[in-house]
Amino acid sequence: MARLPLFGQTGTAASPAKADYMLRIGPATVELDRSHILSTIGYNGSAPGPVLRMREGKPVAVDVINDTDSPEFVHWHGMLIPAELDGTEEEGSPAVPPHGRRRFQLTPGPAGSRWYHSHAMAMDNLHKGSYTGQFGFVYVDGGNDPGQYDQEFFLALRDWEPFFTSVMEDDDDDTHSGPLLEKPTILNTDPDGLEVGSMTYSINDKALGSGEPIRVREGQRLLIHFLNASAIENRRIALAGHKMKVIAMDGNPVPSPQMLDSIFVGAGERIDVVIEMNHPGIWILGSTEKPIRESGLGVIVEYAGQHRHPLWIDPPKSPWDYTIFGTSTSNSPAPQQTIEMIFEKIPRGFGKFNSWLINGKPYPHEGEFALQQGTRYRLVMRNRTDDAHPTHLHRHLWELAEINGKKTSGVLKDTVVVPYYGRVTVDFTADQPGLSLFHCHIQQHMDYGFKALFVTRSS
Ligand SMILES: [Cu+2]
Repeated sequence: MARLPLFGQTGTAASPAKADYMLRIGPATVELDRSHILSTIGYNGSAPGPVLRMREGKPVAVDVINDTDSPEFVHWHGMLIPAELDGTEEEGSPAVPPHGRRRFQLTPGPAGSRWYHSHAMAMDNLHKGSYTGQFGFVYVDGGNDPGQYDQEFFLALRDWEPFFTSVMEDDDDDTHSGPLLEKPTILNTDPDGLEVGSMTYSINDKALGSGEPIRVREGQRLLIHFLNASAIENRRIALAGHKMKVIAMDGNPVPSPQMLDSIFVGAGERIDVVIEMNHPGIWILGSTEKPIRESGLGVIVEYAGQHRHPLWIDPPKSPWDYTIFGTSTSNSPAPQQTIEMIFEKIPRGFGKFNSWLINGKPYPHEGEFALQQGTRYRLVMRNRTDDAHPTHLHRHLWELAEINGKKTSGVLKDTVVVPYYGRVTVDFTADQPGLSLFHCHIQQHMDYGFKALFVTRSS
């Protein structure tokens, strides 16, 4: 039996006048625990918003009402939909006006774990865009779910109360398994500017230990859809005492599912895992970083009939490697053209914000990246910075081709973490006419230059 904790879906009754779903952007209260209650902007008064379940290929109408004083953009992350519905200002999608409304009529797809979130620019305002509670899952049912699980959960990883800091502690480092292919011979050692940090975390809307535990029985199989809805950081997650079988990434089934001790989820990414409940006890599922877990990023998993203290065990450390989920033989056509991208950071010093460059320039780029519809491209992303960047291309599916020199194929994603001083190569077909936004999913990096437009013309 499938069960959705914490939130259900909105109405699905279809009539010409009434929308299938309604999202109301406005004030939301998040009770992380009894002593820590936050005010933010969310959907339908909560954060995360409702899990929207849609059927692949079945058109839906979503009414979005904006009760705030600023224009808002609702982006449907991972959906292959026209630019005017995609929900970004850069692609020319109309805003949901302040105290106004807008109807989205879209055909959901492809099947799998998608999500919706604000795509507004935030710049130096930490109460805007993806720093707020404007995020939620969309699950697109494809009609071929074998249902080999007993319970289903949607878990969004979040941080709250962001602040500016010049001392960034991040756990991006473990994305690394390869040589530093893109490390420049001369490093820019100017002092860094401000980055965004947090010390308050949750899974969905609850800090570790304060919400309902995930209640299980021995022998059950859990299907967990993870989403990293953070605007600021990548995360590594484990369930103490258990291994997780990764079956899909960014909602797309992987060719070679893998049994792992922990998973790495970049900002914006989704990972679906199946877990066999074969180790009775009371366990913690959460961040592998102790300070982050103890500041809320976790949830208790409780077997029936067990009564003891929730237990955490550090999983063995192993570098994250996307290529293990792929195959060695590709079924896709060979790319016809190559696009090169070099990512750089200009440190701006104390009290200022760093700038982020693609091919030597911050957004906007003159002429941007021109594509021909139907052509298959190879995109080479060279990260000449000391951060791991979760990059995302709107309205397209990437096939991973190479990670730090290791080849793979068959892994379809819309977001990929490019390791620090590393290189990621992806292939994709320009099958969406019009503008498609490319950017780093760290809100501050995107706002301060780390984005570009792909312009696809039909021949
Ligand atoms: Cu970034």
